[in-house]
Parts: sequence; C-alpha cells; structure tokens
Amino acid sequence: SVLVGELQRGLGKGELVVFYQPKVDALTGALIGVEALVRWQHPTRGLLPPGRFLPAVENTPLVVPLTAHVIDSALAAVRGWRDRGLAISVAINLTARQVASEDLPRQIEAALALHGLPSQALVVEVTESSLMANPAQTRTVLGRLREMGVGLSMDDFGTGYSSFTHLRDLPVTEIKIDQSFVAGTVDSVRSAALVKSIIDLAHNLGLNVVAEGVETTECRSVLTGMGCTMLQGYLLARPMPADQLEQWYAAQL
Ligand code: G
Ligand code: G
Ligand code: NA
Repeated sequence: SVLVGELQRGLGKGELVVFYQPKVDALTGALIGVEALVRWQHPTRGLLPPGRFLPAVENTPLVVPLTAHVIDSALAAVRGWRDRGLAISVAINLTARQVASEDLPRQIEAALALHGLPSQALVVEVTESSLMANPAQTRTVLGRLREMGVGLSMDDFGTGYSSFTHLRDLPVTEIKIDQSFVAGTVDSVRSAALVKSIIDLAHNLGLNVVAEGVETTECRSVLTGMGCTMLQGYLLARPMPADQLEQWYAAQL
C-alpha cells in the first residue's frame, strides 16, 4: 500500500521516533521504568500515533525493521539513563506476529549485548489478543525470553480471551490493568471490585501490577489503597521524548 511504502521511506529517514512514558512506584512515586511508544514524525502530517500506521504494517515484512528500530532506540535510551545513574528498565510493545517470531529471542539477545545491558533492563509487553494467533510458538518464544531474564508484562489485562489461561501457561512477571477498568475505579463499585480482584490476583501470583491510564489524584489514591504496586498515566507523566525524561525526573525530586 501507499502507507507501507511511505513508512519504509520514513523509517530510512529517521522519522520513526520513540517516546517514553514513566511507570512509577505507587507508594513512593519512584521511577521504576518506562514504556517505549513509537510515533511517526511525518514531514507534512505531524506527529502520528501508532494507531494511525501500525495496523497497516503489522502483517507486512516492514514490521521487522520497525521493531528492530524501536528495540535499538529503547535500549540506547536506557543505556544512556543508566550511565547517568538512573537504574530503570524499558518496556517494548510487540505485535502478535513479532511474539510468534522464532528469531525474536536471538534478536533481543544481540541488541542487549550491543548496548551492554543486562536482560533485566528489558520488559516485553504483550496484549492478550496478540497471544491468540499462534499460541504454541508464542509460548516457546516468551519462555525463551523469560529464561534469558527479560520481564514479561501482560498488557490490557482482562480485556482479551482466556486471561487466566495465559497466567497459567506463560511465565508472566507483570500484569497491566487496562485503562478501561482503571478509569471506572472512582465511581463504579463494580469496576473497583474488579480492579481490586486483579490486584489481589497479581499479589497471589507474586507478580507486579501496573494500573495504566491513571488520570486523577482520586484514582491514584484508590489504587494505592488497593495495593497496586505501580502506576502509569497522564497524572504522572505523558509519553515524552528520551531527552525530556531526566528533566521530568529532576522536577519530581
Ligand atoms: O502511543 P500510544 O499511546 O498512542 O499507543 C497506542 C497503542 O500502540 C498502544 O496500545 C501501544 O501498545 C501500541 N504501540 C506503541 N508503540 C508500539 C510499538 O513500538 N510496537 C507495537 N507493536 N505497538 C506499539
Ligand atoms: O495499550 P497500551 O498500554 O500500550 O497503551 C498505551 C496508550 O495509552 C498510549 O496510547 C498512551 O499514550 C495512552 N495513555 C497513557 N496514559 C494515559 C492516560 O492517563 N489516559 C489516557 N486516556 N491514555 C493514556
Ligand atoms: Na503497552
């Protein structure tokens, strides 16, 4: 398609940029890690969010160099932050096709080595729906990544199919509570009960639990009171370019 050709050109010209959104400790506010979120700095159409171009490429071969670019950018950023004393991790998002790629663990291992980073510096976020396409192969790939020491986060938890089956069968280290549940915690007793149950479930399994889409102080205090370990959302910080993170961090102290 036109879009794929244009994206290929943009990738070559360095127009695909990665923004980073903080994940903070719910109790102390400490910065624990960031999530890498790709954007396209388009020459005429402005900054495009991933929803505007990822769907068109995720089932084309172009997704391979695009992912490699996101991984390389994210690891280079974390390398820089760590060199300057910020001991944080970075999470990358992967599409269904990517998590079923047998080559992914080797690719990630090489990228970590290139940047001189321990595998603990990286978290892979996968959505429940991305696990449906090729379950057996996906299990193998994610198992291998986990053996290497890479963190494994279940994104948009509760919105897909077989959430419990995934928790049983995959070596998950973190659950991310979907924004749609989080937004309701303040004024819906049902949403609050669901969120509390997800938090308890995570604790019972010894997993980190991140609430995404935290936009208000009320929401933050409800989640913290429920024992949520990590928060992410516009209340804490919007996704930002790598070079703004340290400034944001300094302003929190
Ligand atoms: O960046 P934004 O906040 O608009 O993200 C929208 C969606 O795009 C999110 O669900 C996120 O998981 C996804 N996304 C962002 N960056 C990447 C990426 O580099 N790879 C993949 N596969 N998905 C991404
Ligand atoms: O599905 P995933 O968790 O990867 O989605 C991240 C998406 O959510 C990105 O589009 C990001 O910009 C967006 N996002 C992050 N924090 C907030 C928030 O507090 N409110 C809203 N509405 N969107 C958010
Ligand atoms: Na995500």
